[in-house]
Formats: sequence, structure tokens, C-alpha cells
Amino acid sequence: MTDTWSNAVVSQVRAVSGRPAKASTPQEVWAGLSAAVVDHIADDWASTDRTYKAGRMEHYFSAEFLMGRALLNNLSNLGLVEQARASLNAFGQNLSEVLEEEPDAALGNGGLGRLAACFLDSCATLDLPVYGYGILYRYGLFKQLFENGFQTEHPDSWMEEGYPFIVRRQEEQRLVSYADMTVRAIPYDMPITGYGTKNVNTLRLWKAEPLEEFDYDAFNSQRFTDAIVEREHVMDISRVLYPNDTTYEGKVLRVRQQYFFCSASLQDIVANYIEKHGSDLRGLSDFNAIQLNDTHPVLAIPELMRLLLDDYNMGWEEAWEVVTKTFAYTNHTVLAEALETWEMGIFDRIFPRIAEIVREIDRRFRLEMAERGLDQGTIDYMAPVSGGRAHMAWIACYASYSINGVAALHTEILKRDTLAQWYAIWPERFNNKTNGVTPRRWLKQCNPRLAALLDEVTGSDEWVKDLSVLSEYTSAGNDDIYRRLGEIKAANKADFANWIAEREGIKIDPEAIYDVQIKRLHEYKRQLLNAFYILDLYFRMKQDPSLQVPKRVFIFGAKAAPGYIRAKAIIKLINTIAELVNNDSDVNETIKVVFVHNYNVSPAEHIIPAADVSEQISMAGKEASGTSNMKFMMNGALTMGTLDGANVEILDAVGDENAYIFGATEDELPALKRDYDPRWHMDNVPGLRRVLDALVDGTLDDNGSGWFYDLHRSLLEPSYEPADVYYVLGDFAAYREAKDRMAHDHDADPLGWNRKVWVNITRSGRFSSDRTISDYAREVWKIKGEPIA
Ligand code: T68
Repeated sequence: MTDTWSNAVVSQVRAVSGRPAKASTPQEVWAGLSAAVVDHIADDWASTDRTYKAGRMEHYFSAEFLMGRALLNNLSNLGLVEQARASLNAFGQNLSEVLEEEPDAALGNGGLGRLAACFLDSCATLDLPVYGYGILYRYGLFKQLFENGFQTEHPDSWMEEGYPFIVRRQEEQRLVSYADMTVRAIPYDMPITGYGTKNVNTLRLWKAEPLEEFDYDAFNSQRFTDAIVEREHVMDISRVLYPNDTTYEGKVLRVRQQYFFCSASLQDIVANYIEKHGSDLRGLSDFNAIQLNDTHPVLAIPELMRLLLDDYNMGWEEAWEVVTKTFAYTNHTVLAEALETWEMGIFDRIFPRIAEIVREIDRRFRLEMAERGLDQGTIDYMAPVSGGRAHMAWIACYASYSINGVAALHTEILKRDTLAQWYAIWPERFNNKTNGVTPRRWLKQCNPRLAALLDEVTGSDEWVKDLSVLSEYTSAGNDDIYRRLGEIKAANKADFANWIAEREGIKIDPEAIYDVQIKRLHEYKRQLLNAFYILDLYFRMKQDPSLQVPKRVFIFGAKAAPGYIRAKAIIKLINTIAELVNNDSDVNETIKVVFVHNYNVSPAEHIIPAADVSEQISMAGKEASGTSNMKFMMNGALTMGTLDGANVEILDAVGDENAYIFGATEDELPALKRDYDPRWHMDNVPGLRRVLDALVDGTLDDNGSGWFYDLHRSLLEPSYEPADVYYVLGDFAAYREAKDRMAHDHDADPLGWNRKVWVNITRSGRFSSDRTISDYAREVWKIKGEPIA
């Protein structure tokens, strides 16, 4: 086996490079080794596909899959890491170096897209018959650079040089029709290996291509260039991932993308059903369920109606019955600005038949609700179409048999506020599925030192497949384990310091506390609160040079949506604070600020194992769940957080004494905000005025953009807009107190700190995506594991 594998690696590398393996570049070795992995799993992949297609399946529809790198993940799942290392060594190449050649598949914005990727890993590991369906974006999420502290965006052409983990399935192409064009949808399949199983699941991503290579008529009528241009328009559909995370943007191209992958994926599902069960589609939902990852794939609802009505001659009632037994909907946000609505005029223009079906859904909804005795105001509010717009979340709630939030608090808020009217009518549809993350990528692979300790303490690697076993070992914690946790963290921090020195050109002290906030930049996530703490600490140190301050490195990673100026202002502010702090010799031996540029999945894998403190400080009620909070917990960072999203459940798992919780709670905030005066906090919280003044008195330079002045105004001027919407100043004092205390605890009692770390690691089992997926499989999808062989 070892020999065969090594030979396969060598010949694949040679086939890629056209050179002896030892003379190939690391990039070529990466491509060859990756091809050898695909070769290795080809038979199992095919038989998994065959097995699943014979039974009941779940289809995960998502506009985003933030996969990150694939090679190490696959080697690790297949148990081939050491063999790969050895094969490469045999021809003088180095695995770690080769792994760094791989581009991230960044086909997602943030938590929602990464969740979909973790889910696929868990489905494969649990042998579950689940397919992922999405879009093969030619350009993933933009690459971020800093120029003079300002974010700039650059295209991410991630597969321009070829990508071995995706296979074009030309023969399974579908046609997708719009009023103005018909396009070919070409599936590209990515194998999804599981840990310790032969099963290989599939992520199918669709690419848009023109119907004909050339439009010969146009060519013959001497419109050759028009024909070429037309071709390019079709390719636009799958060209780029929209970089907005939490604001909805009513772009026609975006709605074309959504329809494109929904239509093609449904055609796949229907074709497979017909092949196995014949053309009476009334049984479709017996064999298929579809999970809608937020509202981005909700056009699948009217599209399935269209297929059943027009192509398979079903009556409306019959078709609606199939549809309402097929779809389940996950909501990921309660932010009003994120809820998708589309102008019906757009639907009329690009797919009039879908528009017609949506209007019929609306008409029937209104009748049904009137029969139930709802008042007109409520009906108008809940209706699929109102004010000339289609409300995608409302359509999803009406047509889905299951509606879920992504953390307990979030689901309660959905039931109480966002979706209260639907909950009143269909309480049985609502359920919670607290998010999770895969312990393969986010512990075993990214933190091998900690993984080895867990193997040793538990006597096996069973935890990799069942993270909940760790909870049996909380009480096994002892001074030896705590000491070793300290050594592991120190080693990870030293690695990280080297990585940062190379990547960002900043030297950081491995002895310092690493305090980390990595996530999309959004006002509700309150990176600004963290920035204000640092600025205040800086001023405190300047004012009193004898002040004893624990050594700290404040680490940030965040992309802002390109059109979200306030978020970009916060990036500029943090970079400006970094400049001030890092260059001031009065403080820079003690504190440093690092903003990691182009934060993505791969940087996260370097950062998280080195973190001591996990910043989860959103205004309570706004972060649906959060998932980095779970990754940090697994890797032994303690949570500094508000009672928001899944933080609530993390606190419940570890106990008050093992997390640092501060700030206003979701149920306190309405009263607090009723007569909230941010100026009172500025005037009464010591140090806060000094921080706010620094934004506008020349201490911090925004290079004439006016952005810092705008930030200042957004916090303090009620005439401008509601001041300090996210309660930054209101929570400042509590945050400062908690964060000072945390740093003190870390340095005063290292063993005590590591006792908390151990509790966090061993109680993280319920935040494995295996647990989340098992719950979906049992309660929503009604599927069981189907191991091949
Ligand atoms: C995130 N949402 C939630 N949205 O903010 C986070 N939105 O609390 C949660 O943990 C995570 O989902 C997983 O449930 C997002 O990431 C987006 O990225 C997004 C993308 C396009 C449009 C709207």
C-alpha cells in the first residue's frame, strides 16, 4: 500500500510538471499530490454516490461554501499525512511547504459559508447521504490589502492555475432558462472525505456557460464580436461571490445566481428520482429533503412548483403538498437590513413564470390566512408579496416544514420577534439547531500538539469522531495536565509569532497574552469596543508609567464589505491605533496591536491554536450564534463575551468561573436603550472622554477621510442618527473591568488559568458540528448513516 501510494504520488507529480518529481516546484508537487488523493478515493466516491442515490437523501442548498484548503484535510481524514510526508521526503520535497502552496477556496463570506463547510465534513464523517449544492464562483471573496491603513480589495482568482479537487461533469449538465437567455449549468464536483470512513460525499458547484460555443448566426451575419460579448454575459452569472455578509443588495445578477443554482440542482434531484422511482413525482419528498441555508436559495420553492406544474403536469394542490414536505429553512440573522426582499419587477423581467407562481403563492396565502381569521394588517405584513416586493424569508416560512435558528437564544428571538407571526400559526415547525464546528479541521489538524495530549489523556483518538467523550475527562484535570497545556500554548504562540513576523513584519512576544478578535467587520460585532479598550489602556500607561500592565498582543482579523464605509473606518482606526501603540517605546514592550490582513480560513488555522482570549463581544441579541467562539473554546482560549448567540450555551457548558462575561443582556437592553444617553457615559466613565477625543483632536489621523469624525458623531450625536446604536459606550466600563481582570488572572495564576482552559476544552463536545448534524439528521432530515462496505 505504502509503495503503491508513493508511486502514485511520484507519477502524478511528474504528470503535472513534466519533470522528475525532485525537480518539480512546490506548486506542482501540491497539484500532483492532490491528484493522487483524488485517484486514491475515486472508487469509494463512486460507490458512495451510488449508495446514497438509491435511498433517501438530504440536499444542502447554499450560495456559499467557505471550504478553505482541501489537501491537508483530505490527507488527515484518510490517514495519509505521514505517508504523504514520507513520499515527498523521498524525492526531497517538504510537505509543510507544499501545503502552503494551496489557495483557499473562499467561496463564502463568513460564518454562514464556513458553517456549510463544517456541515459537509460532519455529514461525510457520519456517512450521511447529504449532497451540497452551490455555485462555482470564478472569483471568491476579495483579497484584502491595507494601504496606509485603509482596506483595499483585490480579485481572488483562486482556480486560475487549476484546482485538482474539483471534477467537471460535462455529461450531467443542465439548462437554466431566463426570459432573455438560456444557459448551460455545468456541474463541478468536489469530493468530501470523512474522518475514518470510506464514504466520500459530494459538493456539487455549478458553473454557467453559454449554450453554444459560438452563435453561428451572429457569426455569419458578421456580428462575431457581439457573439463573443454575449458569451461573456452568460459567464457573468457564476463569475463573482457577492462580498456582503449582513446587508442585502438588490442586484439583478445576484438573483440570477440564486435562481441558477436552485434550478440546476432541482433538475438533478428530480432526474435522479425519476430514474429510481418513475415519473410520478408525488413521492419526491419521501426520498428527498432540501435544507435552505438562509434565504439565498429560497427561489427553489417557486422553481420546484414550476417544474412540478409545467414539466410534470401536476395540479397546484398536489405540487404544493410535495413542496411543503421537501423544504426546511435555516435563519442566520435577525438584522432587519439583511432580510432579502426582491422587487417583483425584477422577477417579471427575468423569469415571468416564477413571478406568476410567487403571486399565486401569495394569493393562496392571503386566502388561507383570511380563513384562519387573521386581520388584514397581519396578512399584509406576512404575505409573500407586499409593497411590490417578494419577501424571501416569509416565502420560506410559509413553504417549509421546519424553521430553525442557529443558537438557543437566536431561536427564541425568532419566535418572539422576527418570526413571531409565523410561530403563532405554526409553532410545530420551529426548532433550534445550535451551530457547531468540525473538530477535525479546528482541533486535530490545526492544533496537533493539543490533539496529541488529548489522545494521550483519553487513551485513544475516539474524541476526533465523538468530541463529547472529552467531558468524561474534565475531572481528570491535574497540575501535570495544566502545566502541559501551558507548554502547548507557549509552543503554538511561538509558531504564531514566527508566522506573524513573516506575514505582517511585526515582532510579537510569545510570552504575552494573545487576545484575539477575528470575524467579519460589522458595527454590531463591536470591534470598536475592543479598539477603545486598547486606546484607553494606552492612555492609562502613558499617564502612569509605573502602572503594572500584563503583557498583551491584541490581534484582529476582519474584512469589511467594500461598500460598508463605517466598517472600513473601524479598520482604518484599528490600524491607526496599531501604528500609535507599536511605535511608542513607552508602551510597545508591553502591548502590541496586530491586524492580520486578508483574514480567511487558513490564517484562522494559525491564529486560533495560539489564542489565550476569545473576543465575542457583540451587542446582546445581534449575533445569531457565532462559530469562532466554539473554535477558540476547543483550542483552550477563554471567552471574553456578552450573553449573545452561542456564548450563552458556552457559558452554560463551562460555568461562570470559566468564562468572562460582561455587559448588558438582551432582555435588559430595551429598557436601557429607551432613555440611553451616550454622552452621560462619556462624561461619567473615567477615561472615556479621552478615548473619544482622540478620534477628533488630531491624536489619530484618518488621512483627511473624515471617517474618524463620522465614527465620533455616530456614537454621540442623536440628531445625526440614533446615537450609538450598538451600545458601545454603555458597555465600555463593564468590558474594561472584565478585560483587566482577565489579564490579571492569566498572569497571577497560570495553573488556575489552565484549569479553566481544560474545562473549556473538555466541555466543547456539544459544539462539534457532528452533534449539530446528528440533530438535523434525526429531527429534520430523517436520514441515517449509510456506510459503504
Ligand atoms: C452568520 N451569518 C451569523 N451571514 O452572523 C453568525 N449573510 O452569528 C452565525 O454563527 C453564522 O451565520 C452561522 O450560522 C453570516 O455569516 C453571511 O455571511 C451572509 C452572506 C450573504 C448574505 C447575508
